[in-house]
Amino acid sequence: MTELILALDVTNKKNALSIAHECAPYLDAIKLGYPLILSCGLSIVRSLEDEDLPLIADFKVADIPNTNRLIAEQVFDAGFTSIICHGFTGKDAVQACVDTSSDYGGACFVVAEMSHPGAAEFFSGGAAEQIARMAIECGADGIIAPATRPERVKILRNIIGTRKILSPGIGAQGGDTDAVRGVVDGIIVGRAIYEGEKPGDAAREFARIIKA
Ligand code: OMP
Repeated sequence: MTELILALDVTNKKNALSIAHECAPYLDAIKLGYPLILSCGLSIVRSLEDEDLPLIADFKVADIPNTNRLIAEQVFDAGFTSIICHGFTGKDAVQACVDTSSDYGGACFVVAEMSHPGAAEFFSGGAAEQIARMAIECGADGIIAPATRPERVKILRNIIGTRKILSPGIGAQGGDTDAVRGVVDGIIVGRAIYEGEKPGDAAREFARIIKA
């Protein structure tokens, strides 16, 4: 089953809570990142717990192992269920995130390749494949791979086997749900849901398509 993950990248608390509430029946998780946390504070995590959905911390953690560990501890203490970290920092740094996640009974996803056009500059020439392999060696729960490049997602799927692939880039970035449905475990959708007049209707439609 493909999951629907809302990227709640809004910067107003009332909006965030109302969008989350409207979309919640159709979602499998909500992803919170810098835009929301920096504008509304970490306490919004507790407010969103009322929706009873897994909450993914998208801080794309990318530091030395000790700092990664300290960040991950704060993330799980705040009430998140998963964390996203970068993979280009190397095995020891990723391992710190994976180990801390596992200490808390949480999950860790490693960015293998990003979805924007500029990602082609450095996530190329086999780098993404190397990151995906390393993520598996570290025991990560899965990777982030770009719905904007479905052919790349298929290559990364062959590397990571049954671990999860969460895939952003659908809608506003030009990616198409049909191109990755069945290959990924979850799609991450932001603007195509929360910028609509009725986010709940948009979420319901995405859920209908991916669960058909
Ligand atoms: P929309 O483009 O509005 O659907 O949002 C996509 C969401 O996925 C945003 O929260 C991005 O920060 C995130 N994202 C990407 O778009 N591309 C990536 O390569 C990785 C992520 C991510 O890690 O979630």
